[in-house]
Amino acid sequence: MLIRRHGDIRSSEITPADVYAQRRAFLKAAAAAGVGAALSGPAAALVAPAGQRDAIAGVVETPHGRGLELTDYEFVTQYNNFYEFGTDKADPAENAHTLRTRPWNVVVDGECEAPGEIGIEDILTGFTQEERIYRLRCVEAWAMVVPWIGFPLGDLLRRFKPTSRANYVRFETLLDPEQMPGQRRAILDWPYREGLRMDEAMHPLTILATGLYGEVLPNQNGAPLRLVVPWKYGFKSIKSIVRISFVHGVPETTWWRMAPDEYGFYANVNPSVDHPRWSQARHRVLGEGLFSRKHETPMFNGYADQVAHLYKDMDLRKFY
Ligand SMILES: Nc1nc2c(c(=O)[nH]1)N[C@H]1C(S)=C(S)[C@@H](COP(=O)(O)O)O[C@H]1N2
Ligand SMILES: [Mo]
Repeated sequence: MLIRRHGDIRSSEITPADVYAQRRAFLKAAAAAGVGAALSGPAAALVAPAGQRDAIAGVVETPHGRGLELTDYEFVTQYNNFYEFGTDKADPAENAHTLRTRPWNVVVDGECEAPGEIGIEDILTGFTQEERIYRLRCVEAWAMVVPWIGFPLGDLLRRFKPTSRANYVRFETLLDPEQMPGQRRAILDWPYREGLRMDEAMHPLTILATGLYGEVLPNQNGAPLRLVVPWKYGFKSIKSIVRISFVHGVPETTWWRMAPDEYGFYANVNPSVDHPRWSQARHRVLGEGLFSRKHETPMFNGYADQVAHLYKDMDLRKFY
């Protein structure tokens, strides 16, 4: 199953010039997409990450999300939900350094012909890494726009040959209270678990992210591998994945199990179905300030033209 490749580039082989060239290419693409004005003002700093992390080699630029204004790197990496490292938004950035992301293997099992295990290096070199700018919207009403690096989840899933019995996919985060201090307390039913229906998992917008802002994921954002499903609430985007299982029937997921009235399995961004404790119709954009104008939430977070057909005969009040 594991195909070793030679293109495994060590961080020491990537010069600052490469990183710089990558940034320039990014800026040029953004300018071409008509967001030059947004990038040349104070926002120019937003596309320059801290530059402290390993760059991901050979990233392919895609048109996804060009034209959206990016959320400041500081917000993306310092305002997080990752309960394994604390429940405050500032906790993960402070605490996630205890997570060891190498070596890292992902087990893929369940209803498939070729179950196996794949290492993060094979994931980084064996799949075309693309940059895609996606919105991610958290259930508590903030949204951010991130230049994710990753590849379609379906590309990985197909290699393990799911059988016709597999109609859902289940994901699990690492369980290790040594590395993840939040797991020493029973705040959630660890390990964190999420799931997608097979067609959602295979949808080309669904990616496994390996990086953001040109570099490997910071630990607090779910290193070394996390899900990003741009038309669903942020909690579906499970971090630091170690296991992916093909299953028959809806898998139990962490938040659904904790509070089934508040968090459905689907968790599609839907302005017309309220969360029991707050409206979902409008949201704030992270970085615009606590007293900023609220934005109307678009159906499926703005991806309706690409995903609405997946749910066409479903009652979305019932399947929230
Ligand atoms: N393992 C794990 N994954 C997780 C979470 C978590 O607590 N643990 N929080 C989720 C929630 S609620 C959100 S909004 C997003 C936040 O991703 P970000 O910190 O990269 O913005 O991660 C999701 N993935
Ligand atoms: Mo969230």
